[in-house]
Amino acid sequence: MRFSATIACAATFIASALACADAKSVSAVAYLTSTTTNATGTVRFTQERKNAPTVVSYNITGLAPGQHGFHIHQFGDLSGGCLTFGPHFNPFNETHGGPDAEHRHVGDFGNISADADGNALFNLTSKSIKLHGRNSVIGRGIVVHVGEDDLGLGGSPLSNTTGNAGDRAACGIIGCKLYN
Ligand SMILES: *[C@@H]1O[C@H](CO)[C@@H](O)[C@H](O)[C@H]1NC(C)=O
Ligand SMILES: *[C@@H]1O[C@H](CO)[C@@H](O)[C@H](O)[C@H]1NC(C)=O
Ligand SMILES: *[C@@H]1O[C@H](CO)[C@@H](O)[C@H](O)[C@H]1NC(C)=O
Ligand SMILES: *[C@@H]1O[C@H](CO)[C@@H](O)[C@H](O)[C@H]1NC(C)=O
Ligand SMILES: *[C@@H]1O[C@H](CO)[C@@H](O)[C@H](O)[C@H]1NC(C)=O
Ligand SMILES: *[C@@H]1O[C@H](CO)[C@@H](O)[C@H](O)[C@H]1NC(C)=O
Ligand SMILES: [Cu+2]
Repeated sequence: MRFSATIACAATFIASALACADAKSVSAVAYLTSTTTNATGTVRFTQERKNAPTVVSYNITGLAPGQHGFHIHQFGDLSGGCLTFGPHFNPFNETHGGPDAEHRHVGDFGNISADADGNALFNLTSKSIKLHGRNSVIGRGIVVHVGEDDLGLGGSPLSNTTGNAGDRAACGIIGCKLYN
């Protein structure tokens, strides 16, 4: 199981490398959908060059107003809906944390905030998310949760792995995008 997952991700990495490695500036996009909620949206990523911070812009609609956990997960596997996206993508074997914590998974964004109409729209810069190199997030998944991420501080048994953010409201595969 673990072995085949490793092979699948290696294949994804090679494919994304072939598609994207020739670009100095790499862009990726995920289109989030759901079979259980009305949430949909787009998350765009651009890393101008290796070791540069990655700019992340999201526009998600159809959420319940309030805070929602938002993370990069290990797999981009929609075969079982968002459930087959696996745990948080965690190449450095860290515990879960908030976006500014010392100990955190590379794609721990904390929470995104949906307004009274259920829209969450924001731009941010991440030093930990890579589109270049072996820990590229291309081919991985992104998930917005029904509940709020406690940033690892909630004291629940799930705090250190998931932030206890509850079910997966919507998710999308991070795919290599045509660049200029
Ligand atoms: C999705 O939207 C429809 C139409 O507005 C509504 O009837 C339904 O309750 C919503 N579903 C959920 C899970 O919020
Ligand atoms: C955000 O997404 C909604 C729904 O697709 C769209 O109507 C709106 O124009 C988008 N906003 C931006 C700033 O892209
Ligand atoms: C990951 O860390 C845990 C403890 O934090 C340790 O038990 C485990 O062996 C580590 N796994 C790897 C693959 O290093
Ligand atoms: C995000 O950045 C884009 C492009 O720079 C800009 O058009 C947009 O207004 C920004 N949106 C937010 C919510 O800051
Ligand atoms: C959710 O994350 C936001 C920022 O990412 C933070 O301000 C808020 O306190 C977090 N919620 C909890 C319950 O920790
Ligand atoms: C979470 O991890 C920290 C650091 O490893 C540990 O001190 C804490 O007890 C853990 N919390 C839970 C609820 O497991
Ligand atoms: Cu998650």
